Amino acid sequence: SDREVRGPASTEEELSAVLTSIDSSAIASNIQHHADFTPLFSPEHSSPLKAYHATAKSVFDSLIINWNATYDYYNKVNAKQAYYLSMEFLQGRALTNAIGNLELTGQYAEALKQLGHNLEDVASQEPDPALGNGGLGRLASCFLDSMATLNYPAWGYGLRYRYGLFKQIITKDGQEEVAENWLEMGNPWEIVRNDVSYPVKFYGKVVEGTDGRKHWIGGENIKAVAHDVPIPGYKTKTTNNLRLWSTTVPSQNFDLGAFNAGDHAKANEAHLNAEKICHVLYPGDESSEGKILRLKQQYTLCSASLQDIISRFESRAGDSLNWEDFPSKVAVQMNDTHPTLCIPELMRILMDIKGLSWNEAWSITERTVAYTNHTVLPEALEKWSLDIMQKLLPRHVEIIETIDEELMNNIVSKYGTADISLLKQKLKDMRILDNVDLPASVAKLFVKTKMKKGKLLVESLESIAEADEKTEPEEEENILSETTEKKGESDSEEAPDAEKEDPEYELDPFAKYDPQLPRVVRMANLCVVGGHSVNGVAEIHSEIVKQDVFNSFYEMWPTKFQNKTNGVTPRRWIRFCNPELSAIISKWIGSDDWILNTDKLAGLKKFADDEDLQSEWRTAKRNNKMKVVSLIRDKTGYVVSPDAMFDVQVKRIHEYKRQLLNILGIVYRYKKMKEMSAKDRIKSFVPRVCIFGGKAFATYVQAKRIVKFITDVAATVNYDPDIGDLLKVVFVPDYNVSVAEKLIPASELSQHISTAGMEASGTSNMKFAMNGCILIGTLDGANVEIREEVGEENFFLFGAHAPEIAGLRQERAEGKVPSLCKHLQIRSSSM
Ligand code: 4GP
Repeated sequence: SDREVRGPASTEEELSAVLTSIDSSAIASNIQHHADFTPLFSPEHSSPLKAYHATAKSVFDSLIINWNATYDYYNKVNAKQAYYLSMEFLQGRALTNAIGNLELTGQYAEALKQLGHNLEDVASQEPDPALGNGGLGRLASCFLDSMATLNYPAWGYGLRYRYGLFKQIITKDGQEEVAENWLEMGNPWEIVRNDVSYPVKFYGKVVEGTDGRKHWIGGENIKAVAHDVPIPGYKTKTTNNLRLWSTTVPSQNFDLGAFNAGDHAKANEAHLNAEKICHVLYPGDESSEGKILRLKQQYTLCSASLQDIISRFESRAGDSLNWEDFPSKVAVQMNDTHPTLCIPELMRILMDIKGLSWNEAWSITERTVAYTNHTVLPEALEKWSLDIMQKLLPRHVEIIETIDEELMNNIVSKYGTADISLLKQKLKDMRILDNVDLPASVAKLFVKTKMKKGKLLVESLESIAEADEKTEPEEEENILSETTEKKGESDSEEAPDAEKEDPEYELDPFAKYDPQLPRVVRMANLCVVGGHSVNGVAEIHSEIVKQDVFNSFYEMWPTKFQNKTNGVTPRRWIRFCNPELSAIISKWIGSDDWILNTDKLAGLKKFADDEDLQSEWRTAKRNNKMKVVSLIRDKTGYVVSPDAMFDVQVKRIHEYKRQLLNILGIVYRYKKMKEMSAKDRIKSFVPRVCIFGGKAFATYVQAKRIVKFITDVAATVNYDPDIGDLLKVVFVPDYNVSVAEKLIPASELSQHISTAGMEASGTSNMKFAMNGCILIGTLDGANVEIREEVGEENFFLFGAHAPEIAGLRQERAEGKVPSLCKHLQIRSSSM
């Protein structure tokens, strides 16, 4: 099949030996071997933790064989390779996934049994690395799994954070954050590649060399070191790579003199500065130190990854190196705006180091790079201070300024100067630099004649005035019409003398920097301009991207914009997290093909009314719920009934995701219950356990208040003897991939109730749907497409539709709240 052909066929025999012929005794002795030869994992007093490390090492052996063979194969065929650059990879635990993908779960379970252990206990020893925050990080990891499974030559690039996202602890004061030291016991899933490292520079200055090229010299130099994490595909030998960078200093930077003189802090300063780049994911960026650190993180990711990609391209090309081939061998996908610096960095390398012209470098960059947008929230579209960037990355700022200027010239040629306010609007929407003087070539279009000598005349504008004299008649007319248009707005005393005065020139404030406001680089605009493709992550979101967020760009380059609705890997999100349901599905469909092709799940339809299937399904669900009952008891102390309906909302805590609305609904339900007699209560309400989970960003005060409110409501409701099992509220602390793997298979109703138009896609909605859970949701993100797939009758529709939201907001602003309430009542009556 296609899969076989594209797999790393060269070592077929060796691989099949690893993949299929290993029986449980061989595995047991391999685990024992690792235990014997690593003192930490001594066979004596073998704890589950020690067993986990020895087991991981044993699995890793198999992965490495496939990983090497895959690498050799890609090299041999010089395949076009995709690179997914992301600040986040929310991988989840590796052990169960790896043995599942290698189809060795049964053998490993058996081997561990022989050694006196239980696979589930051993697997639960693995820390869940939180190298991501939410959806976009988990999507990145799902993509890695799927690309390996589909035999695509594709690697991930990211940073190896010492501490991932914080560990969330719930106290009586709400959420507290503590550092998550996921590397404390070492990481058996990575290979430290001391042989693969690249220099990364900050600060310094740009000089022009005698060769006519720009040279970026001086500054702070650090070293990025690769850590490789093999990514196995399912039922294939293809094992791709996730390359994570850690940061240190080049060894000559250690100040031995200072150290020996007793100034240990100074001697270590360079080390600390370099290493702190990879200390944490999303360090606080309120301070300018924090901002610099984040920008350093982003640049490190881009620079080290591109140097690595380019060196691979060069070595694969060998003697036939031709830079024009670069876009046909390399695709760089930027996961949101965090890796935007790829664009000026690729330009810099191609021009300043490889000696290409601007036009050659630009054409290659544009064809290589593409951008995925994951959010419409304006605050999440990154804007970097130009002043900070100028200090930290002076050469990149020069390049960005030129890209910006070229963009403006494109805008001027597209829109002309006939309608000057339209032109202004387009420049305002699309410019990469914001609140930065227009370059002279564009500013001249915004010069107004001023009929009276005035203070505002800026000397350096004389050249603009001269340029203006040379403008084409058509442009002159525009300038004049602008002048006439503005006359009414100007000081009326000036008007009568106007014609008698010699004209002077004044720049429209629009063209000038306003010192009251920050000068910024709009990273999303740079992504759109510098990439050949921009995608949203669900149909409705991609429409919003075109019609709203980047509308002016869409008008300019309609073909750049496309949709790629998110997906999730069915391996981790059904097959491995819900083995009981998976077995039922495979049994009824008659094969497990659906694990590779989810369309095959439709084969279950014809059995939907079969009572045996329904009863098996219910049993699986109940067994999964029993596990969650234990999890809730362990993590919160609350005892909940497995016979109640599990109603779940798990995702980052955010106002737009409306956990607040959900909990207010619960408070309302609780109040209604309290108003009733015990008999009526039991008659009127289905027993429910309302489960929440998710982290609030450490500095997001309102989100943290919501967490506190939920836990306070839980404390009131759960101890109310009138209510008993009719209603329980639970906030599961430290929501992460492993918790999701337990909660999702156990849920019966899940909440996806973001204000329509706000949630780009959502991916947990897909995971819940795949695990036989009904969704209640707004017509937002991928809910829309899920509802089309599962059928309206299997989806509780809730809330207003996206196009209505602006009107409803307006009404509310005007104090017309009742109309909103009426509206919501109508929609929610479908419940
Ligand atoms: C998330 C979006 O909020 C979510 O709707 C989407 O499913 C996910 O990306 C993957 O595309 N965004 C983020 C973020 O995680 O940090 O902006």
